[in-house]
Amino acid sequence: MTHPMIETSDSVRAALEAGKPVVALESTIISHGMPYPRNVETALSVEQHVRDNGAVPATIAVIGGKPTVGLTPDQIEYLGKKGLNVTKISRRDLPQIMATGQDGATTVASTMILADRAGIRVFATGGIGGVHRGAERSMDVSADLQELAQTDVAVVCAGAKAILDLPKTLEYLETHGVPVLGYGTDDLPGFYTPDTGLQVDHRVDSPAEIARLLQAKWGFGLRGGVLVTNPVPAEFAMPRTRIDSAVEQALAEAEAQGVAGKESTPFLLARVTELTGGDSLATNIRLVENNARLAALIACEIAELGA
Ligand code: PSU
Ligand code: MN
Repeated sequence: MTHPMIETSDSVRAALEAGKPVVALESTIISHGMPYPRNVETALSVEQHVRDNGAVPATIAVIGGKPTVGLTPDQIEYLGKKGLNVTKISRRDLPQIMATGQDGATTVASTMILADRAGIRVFATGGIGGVHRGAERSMDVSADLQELAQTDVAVVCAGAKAILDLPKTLEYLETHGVPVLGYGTDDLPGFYTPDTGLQVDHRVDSPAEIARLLQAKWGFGLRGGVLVTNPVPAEFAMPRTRIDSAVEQALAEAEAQGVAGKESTPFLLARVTELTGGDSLATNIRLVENNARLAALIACEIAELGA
């Protein structure tokens, strides 16, 4: 089931062969999404949350040109320390990095591809990329959305954050047939905040309900991903006005400095962290842990269904 070009760790391989639950985790959030050393601490803690909830974590990256599913703590430390000097790889970059034997951190899009090739169906992250504000001029739409349209992996996230155009992101997902589920909520979570005033497609109230939906979708040959949005717990959320003003300022600076393309998301994330004096980073860490927990529970239900 695992593609021969994929390198798996012993624990991930054993779990996959035995049909045990496995949760994929991305690495761009480590290299480009958070500062060192909190990024490494978070990546290891997120793995532990997956284990504590009954699944095996598989942090994913490309190492020496090899698509690698199940990084060692040393490899996580290496990517975290190198930070922005690691290549951020999305779908379009994979062939080049593999062919030239380089290292790279995988985004949601490329992590989905590697998870799929390894036979992992559930993936936990913080937030996905989406349609950027001003996309009608820049045409900046994250490859994450197109990947959700075509690759059979459920992505657990805390919504898409307000650096994006959320209504357009939902429109894109609707056009491409990607179900947007709200875990215990009808309201689309806003990453740093539990709600946005926008509606998800369907509310789901248990991991078992999500597993049954996945089984129905993929069992019927409806290709593509599912977005499971999991609101940040209220005690860790940011006050909305505070986060909104930091986002507005970061967006204005990006525009003034002409930041574009793949640099855009890392620039905005780093500025929002600085402008909130690190408070948004604390929220970010808690919500990823919360998503890891839910993803593990979903993976356990899938394993139970034998789906
Ligand atoms: N959103 C976050 N944290 C992140 C990212 C997005 O809250 O770390 C990362 C993910 O790896 C995501 C990528 O796949 O940014 C999207 O980048 P782009 O917008 O360039 O597609
Ligand atoms: Mn982009």
